[in-house]
Amino acid sequence: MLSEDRLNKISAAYGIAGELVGAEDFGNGHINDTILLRYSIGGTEKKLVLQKINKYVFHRPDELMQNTIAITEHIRRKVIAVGGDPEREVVNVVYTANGDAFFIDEDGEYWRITRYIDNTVSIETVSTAEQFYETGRAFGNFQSQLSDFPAETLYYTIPEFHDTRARFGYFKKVLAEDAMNRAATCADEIAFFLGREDLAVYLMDGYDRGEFPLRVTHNDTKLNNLMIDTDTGKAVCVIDLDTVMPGFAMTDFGDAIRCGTCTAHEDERDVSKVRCDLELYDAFTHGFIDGCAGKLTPHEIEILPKGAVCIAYELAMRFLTDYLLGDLYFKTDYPEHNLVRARTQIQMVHELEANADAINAIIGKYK
Ligand code: GN1
Ligand code: MG
Repeated sequence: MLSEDRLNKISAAYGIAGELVGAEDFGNGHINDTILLRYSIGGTEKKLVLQKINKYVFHRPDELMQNTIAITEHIRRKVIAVGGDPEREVVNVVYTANGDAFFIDEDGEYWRITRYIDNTVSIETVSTAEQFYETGRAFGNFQSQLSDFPAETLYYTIPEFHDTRARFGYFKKVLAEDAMNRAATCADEIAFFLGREDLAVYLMDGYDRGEFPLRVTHNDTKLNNLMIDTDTGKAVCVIDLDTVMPGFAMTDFGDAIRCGTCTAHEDERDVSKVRCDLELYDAFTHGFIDGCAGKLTPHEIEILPKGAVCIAYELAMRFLTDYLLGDLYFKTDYPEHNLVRARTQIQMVHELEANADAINAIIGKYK
């Protein structure tokens, strides 16, 4: 937790009138540190979300925040145009007293604040099909809102983020170095990745052949990156915009599927609990295609399921790469945490492939 002195300096930089009455760790993100700040201002409580941007992961927090501002302004206009509530349906960046979108402390760390959206929660597991339909609609709508955003003006906050082909090359390099001498502890997992280069190259090769377009995508569509209304259960706002960059529709679909249809947590040790819930798959697909509002091409829709397999494979490989490197990227609670995570995602690849016929039938219903 942050020192009181640091918190006071941040509050001062943001010129927040009122007394800081609470600061607690918030959310379950694997990358940035997130703190919920509660201020008492004239007797009413105001909540803000403070985050320290992880500089190991995001090398240019200034460019990242320029992206966030441009994206949120664009979405804000879209929300207003359809009579929505721009205070709730888009991330609201709070500016410092100097008008900056972030604050740099004396250690050179970058901090940013966004408004907390009252009466919303983020969830870690899906409880009903309707809820996952809503999730799909929200992520589809997000892509639709950004379909006319000028992609070339965005910075790549993480180069080659979902370039699975490039990540495969990086994995082999890290494996050859085996800096922590951990390769011997995960021979089966390594063999799996090396044997499935077809999944590593699938999307990038298809793109190179001109089979589908580059779009502006979220790129981190896991369940807890969506705020849901506590009373109505309706999706309110897509959050965690750090990785919004040019990307593929199949990736946004796939990342949410590999996460939300999984019957176990991402770090479940018992992989026999990892199953793909097809009812949830159906609900998300329905919502996502509705939310995209006709913007996807028939070919994109057809290969949405392949995107899910590829992104489960990619994430599994990212977890294992980080395990081999000694856990530099993802936050971990114990030494094999990334290996455990890699195993659940490998199991998801198997599950998604084993259910391919049923999944293709779902796509057939909504295309
Ligand atoms: C990270 O930051 P968070 O927890 O929403 C990661 C995603 C992974 C996810 C796996 C910038 O997301 O790519 O899919 O963990 N974000 C980044 O849980 O690497
Ligand atoms: Mg997140």
